Amino acid sequence: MALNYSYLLPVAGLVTLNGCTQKKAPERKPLNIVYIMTDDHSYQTMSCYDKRYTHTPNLDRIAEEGVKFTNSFVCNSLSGPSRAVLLTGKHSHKNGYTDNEGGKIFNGQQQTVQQLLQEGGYQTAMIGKWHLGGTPTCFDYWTILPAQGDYYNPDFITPEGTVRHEGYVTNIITDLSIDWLRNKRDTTKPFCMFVHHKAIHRNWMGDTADLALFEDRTFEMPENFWDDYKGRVAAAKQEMSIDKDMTMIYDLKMLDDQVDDHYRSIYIRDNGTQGTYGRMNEAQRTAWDKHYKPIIKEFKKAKLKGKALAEWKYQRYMRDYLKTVKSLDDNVGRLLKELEEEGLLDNTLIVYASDQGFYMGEHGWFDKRFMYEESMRTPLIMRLPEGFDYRGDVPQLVQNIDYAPTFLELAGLPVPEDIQGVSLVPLLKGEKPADWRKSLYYHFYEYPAEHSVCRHYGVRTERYKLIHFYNDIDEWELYDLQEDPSEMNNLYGKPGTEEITKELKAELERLQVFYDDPIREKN
Ligand code: SGN
Ligand code: CA
Repeated sequence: MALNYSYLLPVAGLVTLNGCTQKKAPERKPLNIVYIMTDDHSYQTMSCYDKRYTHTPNLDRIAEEGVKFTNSFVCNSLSGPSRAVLLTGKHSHKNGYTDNEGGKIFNGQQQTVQQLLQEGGYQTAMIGKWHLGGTPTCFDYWTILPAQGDYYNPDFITPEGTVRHEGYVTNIITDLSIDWLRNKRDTTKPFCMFVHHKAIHRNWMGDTADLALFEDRTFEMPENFWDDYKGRVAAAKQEMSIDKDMTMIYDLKMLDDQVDDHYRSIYIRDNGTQGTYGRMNEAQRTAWDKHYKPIIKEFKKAKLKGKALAEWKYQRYMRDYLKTVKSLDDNVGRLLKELEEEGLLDNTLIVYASDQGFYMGEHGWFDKRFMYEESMRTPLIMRLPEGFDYRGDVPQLVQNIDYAPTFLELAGLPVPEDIQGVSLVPLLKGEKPADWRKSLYYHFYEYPAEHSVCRHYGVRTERYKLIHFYNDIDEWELYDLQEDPSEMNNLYGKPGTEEITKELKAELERLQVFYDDPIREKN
């Protein structure tokens, strides 16, 4: 396949009239792509999006030296599905990976962005969380965490077998990425490197170096923390409440003799040698205990109940989550520095995204899955290479189906017809295409399952959102995001909404036909 970089090449005169090369324009090297993705990182905890909770200077630098998408969304808010969308540029029903449920393996024989890039002369690398079952295809280099992986002393699956690395996972994934850049890649080829962090996934375990952080902070709780889910049947059915579902040992690290059943055993089991805490070596465990033991002691003494206990849980959740974010931001800084030192910054697109958004106590929740704003949205910032001068916000509606075609266009490769996303390259140049999409399609499948979020699909326009929860319920929800950005007031069926409901249903149907989702035949 021929590479076509013509849209990037400077037009300065190459040849004089007599045919001799006089002043050759500097030859632009093909662009590299570094795609950094975290797991469950909320835009609320990135200071370029939201300054209330923490400061993320390295992530902010990516946005400052490029663009920040202010209306960036996923099409199925869950890890495996999101990763399959990234690799295929297609909605879940097309790439076949609709949910995370056990034993599922992504079909790596289908067309993928890494395959197209590889065929187009790119080196491809996948480092970190894979979460698609099986092993990666069409990567020149890969080293992946098994399933969700571990924060401490994680195992990595490689083509040569499984290896255990001593240390904290975010540092290790960054070390492996730097090692590949410095020592392992073929420097004669352009590259696309996927750096997929485990952080900030549940159970939010910070690096021992960061444990003391945020302990003196008391965070303001979201206004709708005590949401009663009135008029929202599916929201009431969920099991992702900080108050009711967040566990004392596994999530909140209050390890003592009390039983926490299934979740306790994820934290510690097999005589203390396994589980997220059990895996720690002596030095790590000493540092961990030194930090958490006094908190456990104080907590036991306080004997909190009811609202006071829920509020305490919220503060602990925020503190642990933000410690984990701190290490992530530091490590993004390390990778940026490496790219700079290797002289790669000018010809590399650096993308930072999460596999989906996350609740920081809004509606009383942690986790994601719902088509509501906090989890349908996902952070997306890009540091732009030379030749892209636009800086600032990009307000157009974009979705994770768009990443694959963006990488392909950037690499000068054709975008196959069956890819459902649209290249974001025009937006990176600050263009405002008149025919840009006016609505987004969403479909969540994983039910019945952990957290008990019903199956649903829907449409989101710039102002409205229409959701249909189906399977064992049949419930519609309608929101006016301008009047009700927190989605507390379900307008479906209310007088005066007939016209907008009709329009949105027609748009939903159009999208189901356009994206060819077989669910439309069951409606
Ligand atoms: C695990 C977590 C869930 C989480 C899913 C999916 N439970 O099962 O809380 O929703 O992952 O997350 S845990 O007890 O194992 O931590 S995803 O980001 O990978 O889709
Ligand atoms: Ca995730």
